[in-house]
Amino acid sequence: MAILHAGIATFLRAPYVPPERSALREAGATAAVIGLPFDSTTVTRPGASHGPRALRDASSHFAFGENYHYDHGVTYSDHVALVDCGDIDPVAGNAARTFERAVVVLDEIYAAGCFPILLGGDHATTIPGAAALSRHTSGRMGFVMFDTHLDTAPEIDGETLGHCSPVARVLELPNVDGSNVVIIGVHGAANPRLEQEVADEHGVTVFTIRDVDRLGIDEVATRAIEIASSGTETTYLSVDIDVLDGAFAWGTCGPEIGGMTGRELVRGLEIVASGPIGAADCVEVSPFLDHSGNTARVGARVVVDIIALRALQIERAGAIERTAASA
Ligand SMILES: [Mn+2]
Repeated sequence: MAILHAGIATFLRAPYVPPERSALREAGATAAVIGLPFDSTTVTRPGASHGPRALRDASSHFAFGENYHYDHGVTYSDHVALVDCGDIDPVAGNAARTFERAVVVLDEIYAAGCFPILLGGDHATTIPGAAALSRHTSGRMGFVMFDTHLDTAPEIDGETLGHCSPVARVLELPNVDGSNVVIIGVHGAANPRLEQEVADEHGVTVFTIRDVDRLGIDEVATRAIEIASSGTETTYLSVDIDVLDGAFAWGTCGPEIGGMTGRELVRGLEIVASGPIGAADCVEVSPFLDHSGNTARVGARVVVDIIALRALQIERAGAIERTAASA
């Protein structure tokens, strides 16, 4: 189709399949995009509940038919059968019931053997996302997050399921140890001292934006995935779009200047998402805070790259198997 944005928007024009194990199996799906249009836990500028629709719309730019990713040299549809499962049905104003529903839906996606990619939603999206992967992991689980913020708040006014707290909840999962938790890109004037103390207490590795400047993104990302995958069976990857400098992505709750460049995020993802990732999310795209549509475009690209890097991993594993078989 010559006009990329024609038709009803699913992510990358993937077929819509309901998030039910039988339907997913019948469709032969191996990866599933699922939206969580929920931002009720946002402490300031809202709108991320409109993220999933905006990300789907923006993804059409990359759906030009052959599903080839130039940077990674892979035709992702050769290795990943992507479907769009639509959205988890949130309960307005109730994070606990919304996340219970999210875990039920994600259980179906895992039962069908699919790799889930969550479209947020505010960063509380990661709470059910990581909990669901944890349930489906028999060994230990690692966690890598790209974020301007630490997101380790134990609670906000007594509420524990908020978008300042995803890492605090991840650290409580029975098979997660702080020594396998890594945050990349932290900086700015909106990180409470308490949140750094919580990270330190749990032995979380924090690579600040100054570490990225000093070491380079290749070194930071390589160390991050090594730390997260050391002794773990799989790793959850969370990308808060606010890790980027506000110049790249202003349409988010808490943008700041002094953040990552687009090129650094692309390269960081290339390294981290080439590791043993079991699930991923892209959160905090708030389209109404950016009338240009740029932030949704950037978020869609993050998700496309995660899909392409998964395809590349499968392609490489197949090549290794073939080499071994012929030896
Ligand atoms: Mn965040």
